[in-house]
Amino acid sequence: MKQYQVAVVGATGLVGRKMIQVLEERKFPVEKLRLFASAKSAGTTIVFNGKPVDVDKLTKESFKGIDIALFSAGGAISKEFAPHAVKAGALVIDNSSAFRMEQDVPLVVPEVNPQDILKHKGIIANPNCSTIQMVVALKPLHDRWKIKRIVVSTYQGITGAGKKAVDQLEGELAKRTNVEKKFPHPIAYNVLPQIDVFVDGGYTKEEVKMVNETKKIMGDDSIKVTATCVRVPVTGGHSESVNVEFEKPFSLLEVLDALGKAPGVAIQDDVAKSIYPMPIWSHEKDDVFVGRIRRDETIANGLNFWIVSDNLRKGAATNAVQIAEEWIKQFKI
Ligand code: 3JN
Repeated sequence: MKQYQVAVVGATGLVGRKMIQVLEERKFPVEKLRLFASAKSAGTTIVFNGKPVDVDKLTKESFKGIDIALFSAGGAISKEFAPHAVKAGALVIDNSSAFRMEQDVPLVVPEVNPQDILKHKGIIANPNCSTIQMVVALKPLHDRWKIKRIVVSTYQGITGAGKKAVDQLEGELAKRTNVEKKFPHPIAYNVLPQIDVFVDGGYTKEEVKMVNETKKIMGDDSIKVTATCVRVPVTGGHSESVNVEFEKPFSLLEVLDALGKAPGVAIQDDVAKSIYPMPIWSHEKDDVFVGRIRRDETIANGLNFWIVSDNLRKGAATNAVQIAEEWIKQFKI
């Protein structure tokens, strides 16, 4: 089997470190791993397959010989450096929102739209974590009953906002003084109905991403989506309350059957035993967990359910590595 030269850009961040862990766990065919970070974070080493790998400062020349570059260093770094990686012949899989909505950049969740990979011109975008887990669960239902409208409220863990956010929560819980603030308010014992910045119409950027990305991944602009994204003082995963209106009638047994057969979905739904998805159970797993599946009695063809998934894994690192695996499979390179 061919082996690949793989680069991780943003290697010292929460997602970058998770990418390295997932590459190792999934035995991705890595011939050589190169790790890059900003000048501030360069100089450390990270262990991969039992051997320390140096973290180097990212430059425009970093991509010589690289086959696959996984980017997770923020949109500005992606915009500046991804074109250099492409020019050097690498496939870029970018975890930021920098290119997600560009027409010739596929936005891919391998369980949902693997066929879109073929259209890439050097860059494939990894969707937002909240979008990924939602579309994995919704795709098998959309295929069967066609979604008219989605109303989603998220309960997003703090790791989605990076290491500074984790430090803020831990600092506040430990009642430390001078805790550096990632969020505009305390996050311990609190809930913030704001993720990312506010844009037009009173929505946040995270909410707009969920709307636009869902349509692009599902390949259906007619799906109506409205979202409220909320930060909760939790680690282990993002949770979502999802209300869906379908065009066609369904039975709950059929929904359970469709979800039960769907790749990447695990049903946790036994309310008599208080079994339902929770972030403490999704932590370090790759599945999208679905439960509390019930009819919305207020409309025709309405369904309510609850989705939880590890945002650093399926919501970021695992999805990126799965895209690389699917690319190898499709292109047989
Ligand atoms: O807050 C979360 O739980 C997810 C955050 C994602 C995020 C944070 C900063 C910038 C993104 C993203 O992936 O959409 C971006 C971005 O690239 O725009």
